[in-house]
Amino acid sequence: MRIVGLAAAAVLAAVFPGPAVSANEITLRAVSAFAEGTQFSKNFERFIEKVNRDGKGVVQINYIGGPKAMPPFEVGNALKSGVVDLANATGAFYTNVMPEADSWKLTERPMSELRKNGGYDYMSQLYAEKMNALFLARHVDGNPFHLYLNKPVSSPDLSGLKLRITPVYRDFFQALGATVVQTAPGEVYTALERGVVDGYGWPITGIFDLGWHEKTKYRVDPGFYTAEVSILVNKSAWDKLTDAQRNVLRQAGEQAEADAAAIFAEENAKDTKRQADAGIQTIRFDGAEGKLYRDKAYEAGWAGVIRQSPQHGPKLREFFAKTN
Ligand code: 173
Repeated sequence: MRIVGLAAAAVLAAVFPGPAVSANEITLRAVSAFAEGTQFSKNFERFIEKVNRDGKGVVQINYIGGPKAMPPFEVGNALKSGVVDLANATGAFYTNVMPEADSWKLTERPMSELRKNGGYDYMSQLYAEKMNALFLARHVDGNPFHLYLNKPVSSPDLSGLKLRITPVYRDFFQALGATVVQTAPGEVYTALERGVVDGYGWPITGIFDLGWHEKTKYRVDPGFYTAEVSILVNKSAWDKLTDAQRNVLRQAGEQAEADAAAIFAEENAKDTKRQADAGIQTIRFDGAEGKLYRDKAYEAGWAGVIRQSPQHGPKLREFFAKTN
């Protein structure tokens, strides 16, 4: 029997009565700002698998894909306008919609604490107001950023260097004298290959995904900040969901957020070793110089957040920072 279209649905309903199989099932559309299968999409893809497993007959996610489907810096607007229902993105990629989102990189407390101390609630309000979004879960944390270089430096003075950035690194690298150029991750390899940039900012993990290790000579230590990548839901779509549908998403989100620290403790160690094995040399600022470098990162980072959002920046600093 070959059954198609509406007739098929009627036949199936007649043949398989009982608990609603598809009548109440909703399918949400999702995109990732990072390439499919790479470091910063992986936990999101695990989340989707869990939802699609636990949510049979209730809620399903149709994963449209990564930057091939949508440019990373457009994901914020697409989520806000409801072109997609779910997005995997980092705050730096949608500062055009919500400048405050970039401040997640400056958190010095775990999400479990921020969910209790008011920090999460404060940000939630901003996501609702500015982005028509719900911040469901942060699945990347405890993952420091680093500066990667092809020219050596002997002190935290980056003058004369041209570096690839996103908003994450802009204020810090500029404060150390660098010239900066913003690109999406997909353009980094070519920029390095052509010598358009002398280096780039990126977390400790993930440089192997797009082959950048082939074009990287040095990593500067210590790292700074903590990378954030999170699952966002369009609020209008969320508001229309049933409790059962929301619970499937919530539980998968909670799992992703709870697993992040352990996953990254392991990944960080693995990629640090892999970088050394690939011949990437470490330039290490120790002692007072190292402290100055890190302090400068936070000082410049917060100054940037507060400049972009004089209204909310200082409040976010109170919630996120360990010391002011
Ligand atoms: O593209 C980036 O360097 C960036 O901003 C980022 C943020 C979080 C994780 C990975 C990269």
